[in-house]
Amino acid sequence: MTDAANASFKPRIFSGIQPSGGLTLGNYLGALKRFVEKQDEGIETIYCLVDLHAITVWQDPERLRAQTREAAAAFIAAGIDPTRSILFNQSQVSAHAELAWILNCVARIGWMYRMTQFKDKTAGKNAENSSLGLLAYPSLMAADILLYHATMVPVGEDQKQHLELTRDIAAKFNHDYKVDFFPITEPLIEGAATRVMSLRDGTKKMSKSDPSDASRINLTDDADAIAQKIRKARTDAEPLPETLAELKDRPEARNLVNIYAALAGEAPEAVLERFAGHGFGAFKPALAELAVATLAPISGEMKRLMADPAEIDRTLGEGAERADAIAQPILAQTLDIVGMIRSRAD
Ligand code: ATP
Ligand code: LTN
Repeated sequence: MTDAANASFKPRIFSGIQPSGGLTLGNYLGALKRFVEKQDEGIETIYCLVDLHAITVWQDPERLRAQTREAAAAFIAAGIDPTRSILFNQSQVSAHAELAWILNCVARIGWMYRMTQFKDKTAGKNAENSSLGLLAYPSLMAADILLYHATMVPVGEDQKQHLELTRDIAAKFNHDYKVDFFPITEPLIEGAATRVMSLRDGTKKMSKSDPSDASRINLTDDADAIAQKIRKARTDAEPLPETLAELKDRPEARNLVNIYAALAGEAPEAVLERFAGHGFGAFKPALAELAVATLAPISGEMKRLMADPAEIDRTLGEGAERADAIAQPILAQTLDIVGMIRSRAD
């Protein structure tokens, strides 16, 4: 894609996180921290708690509601200002589901079966017995983005394939209807922590839905839990090397160095410069201290915000109204392009 392809669209950022569990350090470093940076750069930013995506796998209704509020609190505690960014939950803007239907009719089934997230989430299970929503998940994600004509989407590395598909869907729509209506969105996958790995297995992504709580740091973990999880994190017996290249076959060690770098806002090379020759006996306490110093103010603020769920709901409602005001005209134009009669008086 060239910049010229999007020249007629004004810069606008959209991204989403599923409220399918408590947020992790991976969500924070790979997504949330960068969402705040983009907001502070002064670009128009729209952030969405994608509850419709969350229910593609079973969610207990009361827990889903609580997790959505907790995720909203995490966004605000991390620095998202709901007056400068738009912050809302997806199901309050019905245009997401409506555009997703149109895009379901543009995207091909084969594209969906090729998605590695679908393959991972059905691995070891009978894929035929997963929800139809899980298969169509990427098409709803494309709708989230295209509904706002978003030009840039900050995400972690694991979402790269979904964003390529979003571009394919936008291009096919534009081609089929002979329009230049949807932008070809740019993925923003940047920084030292685009793929934070599990603390128990350096080859697996840190995930909020991993059955092992020891595999991840939750944004709600207290200082003791954070320190203990880092102390117990799987590592090897070697001291830290001088260069990143020497960490190539040491995924657990590389992961901890990357986490340190992302938390400190430094390059991983700078971290190695400081700790080369030291073992994990020295590195882990330094990492734990840094993680606690960064996360403690966020979890404290989250607690304070979650004590007033009505205020969180009010904030999400306001965000939804502002999102709806952008989304409705784009949905209406889409329906018009597709050939739907739009004659209601209201
Ligand atoms: P699940 O594991 O339950 O599917 P998740 O923890 O991957 O969920 P998502 O809601 O799917 O969370 O992801 C939200 C954002 O956080 C996305 O931009 C995703 O790329 C990013 N992200 C998630 N996990 C990581 C990670 N381990 N490292 C870096 N970024 C991550
Ligand atoms: N699939 C994403 C969540 C998501 C998203 C989006 C991210 C849903 N819609 C739109 C960016 C833009 C994930 O992180 N699992």
